[in-house]
Amino acid sequence: MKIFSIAKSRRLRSSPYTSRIEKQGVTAYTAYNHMLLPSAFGSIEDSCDHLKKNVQIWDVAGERQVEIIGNDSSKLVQLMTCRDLSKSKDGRCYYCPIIDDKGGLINDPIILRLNINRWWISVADSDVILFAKGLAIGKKFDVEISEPDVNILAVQGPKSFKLMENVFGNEITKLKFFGFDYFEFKGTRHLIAQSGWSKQGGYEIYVENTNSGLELYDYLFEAGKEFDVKPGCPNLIERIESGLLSYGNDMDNNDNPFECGFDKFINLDSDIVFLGKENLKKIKLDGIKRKLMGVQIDAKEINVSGSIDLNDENNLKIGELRSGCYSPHFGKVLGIAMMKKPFWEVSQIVKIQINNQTFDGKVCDLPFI
Ligand code: THG
Repeated sequence: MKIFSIAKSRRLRSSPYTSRIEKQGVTAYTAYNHMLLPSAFGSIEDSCDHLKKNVQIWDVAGERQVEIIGNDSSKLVQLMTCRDLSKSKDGRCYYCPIIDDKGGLINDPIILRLNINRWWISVADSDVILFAKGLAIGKKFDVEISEPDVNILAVQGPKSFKLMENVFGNEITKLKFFGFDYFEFKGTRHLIAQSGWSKQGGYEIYVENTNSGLELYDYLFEAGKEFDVKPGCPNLIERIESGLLSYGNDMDNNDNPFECGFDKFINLDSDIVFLGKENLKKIKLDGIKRKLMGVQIDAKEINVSGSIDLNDENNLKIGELRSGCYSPHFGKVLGIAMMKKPFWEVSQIVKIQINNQTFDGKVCDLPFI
């Protein structure tokens, strides 16, 4: 495979951790929210295996925060999501589809309620800040919207719990999944949530004080030696096996949240006000015509850039593969595909061309594990 490098510039922002991960052997980047996001440290198979057994530190500063402060902040946040946040609590994270007036998906962030007049929208790769500002201007809302200098460090893997307890003390073990609180490291408070873009367990440290964060970064590697800590990043294999969706890859603005399987985060029955509510009601009534599903393919490798057609026995298109990778655990290629009705049923046979060869696969539920 030909190796290209990435041209850095002000537009493609580095993170405070970039110089560290480059010393530690990052081998590939992707762009995420106009920022460098590491995508490999050597073999992703080896990294996946390590993540499932040990602990990794990830530079996920690309998961930017859109901060919304002010008297109308709750109103604005609710306007952007179809998930009912009327009973939300301070110190909790909420996975929320953000949708436009048509019901098209804009993003799938985690929303943190810092207090009733201060929210962080921890966004996937799309410009939510511009959407939020446009709405606030149009609605003449009393809010301030900014992208604060917050750079998340994720600590992921089964041994993350012990490592974080050793660094932050026993208090951190009381944190529940998707709960957050402040914990001290050498006199500086850091917002830490029990969350992360893997299903191996762990935490995310929302670093606001960069100097302390860099000291913490180095300290985590020192204290993590006994747990075989390694640098890592969101892992393509692990996230597909776990069915964690990636905005821009698996779904985008042309898809609605029902098609993406977000049903449990769509609240149409309460009297909350959000964009696209009437259209979502109509979509629900009419029923969707396609749906994101898993596919398992009897192949040894795949490289998905763009999307790849999935056909039936008669070579008619029945869906499109949007992400995929070879999973050593399954011994197959696993993929996330938008399947047309009625071909989204589990066990539906699919045909796919990879490097001019035809392979068989079948549809299955997400997550794979
Ligand atoms: N952490 C933070 N910000 C983020 C991500 C993150 N922003 C971008 C992107 N990731 C947002 N997408 C997701 C997708 C899934 C999950 C989190 C962020 C996730 N899902 C759990 C699951 O599917 O089991 C739990 C969902 C729930 O039940 O509420 O964790 O990773 N800070």
